[in-house]
Amino acid sequence: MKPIQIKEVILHTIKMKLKTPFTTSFGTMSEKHVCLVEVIDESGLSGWGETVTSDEPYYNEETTFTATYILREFLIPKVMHQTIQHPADVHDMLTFVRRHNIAKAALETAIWDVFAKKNNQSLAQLIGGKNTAIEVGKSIGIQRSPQELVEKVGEYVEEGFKKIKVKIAPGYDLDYLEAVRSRFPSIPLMADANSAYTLKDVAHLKDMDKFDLMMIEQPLAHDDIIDHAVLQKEMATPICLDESIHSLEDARKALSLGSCRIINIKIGRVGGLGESIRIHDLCQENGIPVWCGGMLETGIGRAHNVAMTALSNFTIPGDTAPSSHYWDEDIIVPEVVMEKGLIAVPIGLGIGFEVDREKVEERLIKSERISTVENWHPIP
Ligand code: OSB
Ligand code: MG
Repeated sequence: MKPIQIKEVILHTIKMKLKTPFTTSFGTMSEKHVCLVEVIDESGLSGWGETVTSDEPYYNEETTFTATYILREFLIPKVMHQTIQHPADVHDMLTFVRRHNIAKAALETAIWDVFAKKNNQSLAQLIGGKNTAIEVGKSIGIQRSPQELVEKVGEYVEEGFKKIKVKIAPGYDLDYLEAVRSRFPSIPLMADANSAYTLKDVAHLKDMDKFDLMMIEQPLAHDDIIDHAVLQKEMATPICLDESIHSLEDARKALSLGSCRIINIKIGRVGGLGESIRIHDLCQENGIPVWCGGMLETGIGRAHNVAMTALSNFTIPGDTAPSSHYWDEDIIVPEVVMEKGLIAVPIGLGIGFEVDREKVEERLIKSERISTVENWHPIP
């Protein structure tokens, strides 16, 4: 395969307004800044990635602005003008920076995109993804009442989504799940707690076993895999980890402790597509199914998610709803669309969607062009 060399990187910071505010156990989001990373190689091809951060450090420690800073000061200077033989190598080039995984993934995914284009392949093809269409689920934020949640679920079931995920938190759980289950006795249903519980709640969480959930996602602390192993032994419902898994090593330890039976893979959270693929493979070898999590991405991050989900162990529908569920207008053409609960894996080069530069301009807050390695931080 042809290697690439990065000649220039443009950081486009944009502001995106969500169609409807999204509420989780850590708050409500109605708009977000996104830093789009455009990597330009020596032949003039562009590859795109995005920071899947929010504006506040509530899901993890990063924000859009910390990610942009780390990209500009440390990550971009490290890869600039280097010959990159394969994007799977980029993760290790970036480990000199501790954590900041979302920042790393924004750059690394842009490199995957440009590398695929350079080598005349779609991203899915480059990573060995065989699925031609992916199954899609819908993640629903916390609603004001169980009745409102039931209505939302009804709408999405009607629309064809193959899995319904409901956000829960203390006070917004048993009666909400009860209402959904009694109205829809057999839909594929799961709950995501975003770390809202502790081991003091074991009896309460065990009560949820009666709802026949596909899984409960991240019930306990964001940095825990020990208590989750204790809880999994008590609960019949499979535990799925999200926040706790940042790397292949975390996944290996969680599997060996029995902390979960399913893993949600988010490219941003684990620092890139390379690490995501390694976690996918490890889970496959161990009979652990995976699915693609969502971070309210623009079309760019969504396109990377769709390509990754073409890998064969993504056997559970992901949080990869179509563009129209998040934005009045997305920033890619065509937008990501769903038909009968499926999204077609694009066959065009790289991510397979064009970035609509006019739409990026309209939403632009700031743009920075980086082409030299003028940096006051010594890069190891
Ligand atoms: O925990 O999966 C999560 C959104 C932001 C931060 C964390 C999460 C989520 C979602 C949204 O559940 C999924 C989506 O993009 O639709
Ligand atoms: Mg989650």
